[in-house]
Amino acid sequence: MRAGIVHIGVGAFHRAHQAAYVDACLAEGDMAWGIIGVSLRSPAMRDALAPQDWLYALAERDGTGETLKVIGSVMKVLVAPEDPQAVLAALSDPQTRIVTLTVTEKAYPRGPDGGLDTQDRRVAADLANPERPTGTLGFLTEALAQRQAEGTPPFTVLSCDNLPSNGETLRRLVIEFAALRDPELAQHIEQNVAFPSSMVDRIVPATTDADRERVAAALGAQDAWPVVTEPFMQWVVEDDFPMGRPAWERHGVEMVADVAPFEEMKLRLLNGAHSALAYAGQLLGRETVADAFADPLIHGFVKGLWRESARTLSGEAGLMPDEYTARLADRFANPALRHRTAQIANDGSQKLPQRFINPLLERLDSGGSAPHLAAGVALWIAALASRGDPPAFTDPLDETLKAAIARTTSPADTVAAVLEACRFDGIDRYLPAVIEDCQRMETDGVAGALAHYARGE
Ligand code: CS2
Repeated sequence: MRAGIVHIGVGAFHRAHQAAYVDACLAEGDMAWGIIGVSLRSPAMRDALAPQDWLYALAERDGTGETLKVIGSVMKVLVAPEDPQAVLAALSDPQTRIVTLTVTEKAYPRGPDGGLDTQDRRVAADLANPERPTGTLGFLTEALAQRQAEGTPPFTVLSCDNLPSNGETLRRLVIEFAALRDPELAQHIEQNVAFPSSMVDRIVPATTDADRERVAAALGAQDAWPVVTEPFMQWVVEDDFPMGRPAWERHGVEMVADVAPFEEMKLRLLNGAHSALAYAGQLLGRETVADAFADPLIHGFVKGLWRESARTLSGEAGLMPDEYTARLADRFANPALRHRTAQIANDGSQKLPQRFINPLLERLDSGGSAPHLAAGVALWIAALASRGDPPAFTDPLDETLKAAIARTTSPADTVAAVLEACRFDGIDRYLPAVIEDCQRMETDGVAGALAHYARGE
């Protein structure tokens, strides 16, 4: 097997999704697409997988049982803070033709207009010291510069994060970042580097010790870090790979011209509902998505949210939101996953725009109302304000958010302070509704407030 892909952000999601699709291609004999994983922070994944030859078990579970597969597509994992030069060498290697990323929403440092946030800590550090990068933009840009200097054609950059137009979003950030280093480099990237967008979908809860024990018993071997997931998986990818790609379409990947309708439906219906389940679940003491979804009040709220969000979808590409949500209902009810609401609750400031705020503003633009979407924002704020110490979940803006919440004395002030700290779009247009929702939660309790939406008041 030869390495053809470098993957940045080699966590459980990547190992349950892209690595599984690539594994299927390798198993068919196309040996040019092994994956070199890069961890931008912790050595934990490398330390777990190196002693087991980078092999790991992928456990697909639902109420009817568990299937184990051994995945062999990851060839090694590099830990960027330990050796950034090794990461640059892998990225600059002519064999590397695709760089895939799952670095989460917060690793796309955007300002309010969607452009590069030059105040971001990593952006500033990587601009000051471009040859020793620490962040995604720094590594991609330096590697593209090295490839250009060495006469190696650029790799294709494939974002696999839960952001709208993830390829285009990343392209803009990389070009703006490169322009601050060298306008010619920015121009080279603009003209020569492909950034296809993709929609990724697979629910992957964090691995627990109970998972490790169960997998070891079934496998007859210790696996330091198996990955647990659902049977469902989907990947829709814009087909723009000037340097070639694995024959993913032979293994169920949908290669399309425009991924936007798929991604919009997934972000609003799956991820939006996930966030609602996470915050309502946190507030009402429901530990997992399945527990929260089984609560009739939360269930009713999610259905209302689905009705509202579905009306904002473009209806392109023959997608059928009703069938999609029916399937989602089964996936959320999967009793074997134990997907913790606290896990999904993390990083709300980075997730809410694509999950609640954008569809909410579109509903208002078209003259409709959006009570559930506004209430979703309120549930987040209420969960943030009451998440305990140590907090059950965290956010990259925690310092600012905690200070904003501590300074205020009324729900109205808290809502305004939190929304402003996040610099969300169009705040004035939904501020009164979100304040009213937070006040209702104070007076009627969270369950009382959810019952209110079920009555359609
Ligand atoms: C979840 C996603 O943690 C979250 O924010 O909503 O990770 C979700 O499980 C995946 O996008 C499913 O494809």
